[in-house]
Amino acid sequence: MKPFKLYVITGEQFHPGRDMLQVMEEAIQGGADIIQLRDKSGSKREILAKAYALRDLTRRYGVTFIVNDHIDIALAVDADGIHLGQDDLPLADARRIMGAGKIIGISTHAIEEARAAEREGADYIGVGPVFETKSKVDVVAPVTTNYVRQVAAEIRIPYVAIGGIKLHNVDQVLEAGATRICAISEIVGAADVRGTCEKYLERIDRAAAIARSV
Ligand code: 3NM
Repeated sequence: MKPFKLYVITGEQFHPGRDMLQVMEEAIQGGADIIQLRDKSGSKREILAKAYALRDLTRRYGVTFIVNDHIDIALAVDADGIHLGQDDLPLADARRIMGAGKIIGISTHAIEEARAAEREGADYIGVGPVFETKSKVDVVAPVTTNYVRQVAAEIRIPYVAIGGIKLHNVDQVLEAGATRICAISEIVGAADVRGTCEKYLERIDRAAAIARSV
């Protein structure tokens, strides 16, 4: 998959009255390089319509587009890939359906899950929730930056830190070894979505420059 640094997931509950496509376009303009459609409440048809619209938008900007949960929708709209949780279809089955050319990302909450995802051929993993988050129900307890550190030391496929990561605590996550950040509420709920993405990217780039210099 193409290198990425800032991964932004839809969260329409955080921007009432604002159009989802507009918010995500601003995120892309601010430098988001992966967009994920995550919708836990809409009907299949509603999610499909949003997926088509986000596919058009991301294609216009050359940005990677991932669909959460719904492999059928991902394939229908020719998304770049799918993101799955630990209780979704096993990776081997998802791979058989998606084909070798598509991205498969897996949420992981412990090093054993990260190792399994890497071994089974995931293209990237989510590492979280680093901090407490209100954006996901039934979420496990925060894994803290300790888990980020473990993954950074051991896992060779791309990993993206997620869960309660805000501008005020992102530096801790980067110091623990994360080089890619994912956020929902802090970005899509911001008054200035574009500027917020730019700030995350400045922090990510600054941490990378420090890591190179030591
Ligand atoms: N997955 P926010 S945490 C969708 O740990 C999701 O796998 C998580 O939203 C995981 O940036 C999370 O608003 C929610 O905390 C992230």
